[in-house]
Amino acid sequence: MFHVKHSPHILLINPWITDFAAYNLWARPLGLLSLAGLLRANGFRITLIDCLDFHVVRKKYGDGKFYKTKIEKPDPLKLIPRNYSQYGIPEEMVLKRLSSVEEKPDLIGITSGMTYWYPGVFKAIEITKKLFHDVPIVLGGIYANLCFDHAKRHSGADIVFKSGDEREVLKLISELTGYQLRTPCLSGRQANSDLRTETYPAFDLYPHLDYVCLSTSRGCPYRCTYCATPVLTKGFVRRDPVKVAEEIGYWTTHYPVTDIAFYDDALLVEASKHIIPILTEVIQRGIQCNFHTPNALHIREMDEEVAGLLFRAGFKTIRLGFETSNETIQSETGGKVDNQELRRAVKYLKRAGYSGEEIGVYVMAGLPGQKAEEVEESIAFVREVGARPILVEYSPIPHTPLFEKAKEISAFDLENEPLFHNNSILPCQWEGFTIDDYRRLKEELRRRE
Ligand code: B12
Ligand code: SF4
Repeated sequence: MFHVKHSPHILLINPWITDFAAYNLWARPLGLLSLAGLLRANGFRITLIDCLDFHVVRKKYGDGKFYKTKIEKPDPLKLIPRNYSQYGIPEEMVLKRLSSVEEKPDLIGITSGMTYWYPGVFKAIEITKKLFHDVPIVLGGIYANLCFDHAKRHSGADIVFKSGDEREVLKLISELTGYQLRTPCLSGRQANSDLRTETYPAFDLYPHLDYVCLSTSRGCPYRCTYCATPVLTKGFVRRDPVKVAEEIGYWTTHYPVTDIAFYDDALLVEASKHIIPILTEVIQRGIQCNFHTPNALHIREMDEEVAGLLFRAGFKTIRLGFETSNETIQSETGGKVDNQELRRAVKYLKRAGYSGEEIGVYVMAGLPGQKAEEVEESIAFVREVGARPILVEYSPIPHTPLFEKAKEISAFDLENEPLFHNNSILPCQWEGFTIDDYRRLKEELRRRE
């Protein structure tokens, strides 16, 4: 521990993405920005460097292409016959920004996203270490949580932080800087409240803000075997619907924000207590904004009222988490949906005003032991109910129940090398579902669009 007398300066970094492909679906480092907001409210001074804040092509709703720089593939991926890139601000520009940080930080906090994006995280650690060699670096985020041991061994960060709880982070940073928190938010009544409702994520640190992302809840009551949410978040907590509507109003009134993406894992669950009051407030307040749900909605919860409110409130990108039409797999993987529920949800959404093309339904490809025919059948089923199938490749995630099966089946060393969790390489491909099968299905989908 070291001691800082007044108002410590914290440098927060969102590293580059390193991948075969990446598309900006309203990506913002929500966890890091929430921490920035909380730290600021506690008197810390914050500098943010978001290596991804560099759009090349911006589409109508704010999503778009990242700038990319082709880079050498990491050794474990050498045999994959595809280009590999670093997405985001060119490295020289990031170095320039880092060198022009006016005051040496007292602590550096770096976040991490997908487990297989760690090379960008390591690079961010390496260059900040060179510039600020005696400043402690704390690494947090999804990779740090899911691949804690790997991150501790290889990342070069001084501290790898595992918990997903903001109170723990505040406590850690307060201890590391010797700086007393202003709000006694680590004990008493506040310890049970949701800190994210008291301060907003620090989106205002961006020079140009036309979209933000929002989380109205944390966790999910389901337990799907392929999903990391139950691992990352214990329990299921929701924010007060009126406060959520206030936050939406805040961003759309004080900033030129026209688009908001929901990052919730379970936005529609118990709709009458949550999404219905949120949307009713949004409509009553006359908030004009386009909303997007890239992280998928629960099909089971979609009824006539919810569908109607989504449409009236301005939800433009509707994505439904279906994954498969195979009923055995549906129930084996957690039973979050069945085929009749999809049929019904699409009917309600169409009645509300959406066209079939606007209703995107995620179909999972490459689950351990899954056959190509099963994916084809699922795609056909989504078409038959009148919606648009969107193929998503399975990413095996440590600590999830399905990871064990994935490890048995995969030809890649999933246990020791997070780069192999990359959905793009189809980690669980086998003779029943090959890369060629996948390409054929993808091509068929593309031809019909
Ligand atoms: C939003 C989201 C997306 C967005 C993009 C998000 C982004 N910014 O890049 C979209 C929709 C595009 C997306 C896509 C995909 N995603 Co996604 N996504 C999420 C989701 C729902 C939320 C992430 C988030 O912002 N969480 C909210 C914040 C609050 O949490 P947090 O960042 O972890 O921060 C907390 C702590 O970690 C900590 N912390 C964070 N940073 C720091 C820094 C410091 C210094 C400290 C001390 C602490 C700290 O503090 C915060 C406290 O609350 C997560 C699930 C989840 N619940 O986290 C999945 C998740 C990350 N996605 C996942 C998957 C599988 C995918 C896809 C592969 C799906 C697919 N098959 O297509 C694609 C991949 C895209 C690609 N190009 O490769 C997996 C992870 C896979 C992996 N191997 O890592 C997750 C965990 C989903 C799951 N339920 O299993 N995703
Ligand atoms: S319903 Fe969605 S968020 Fe919840 S456990 Fe299943 S896949 Fe994860």
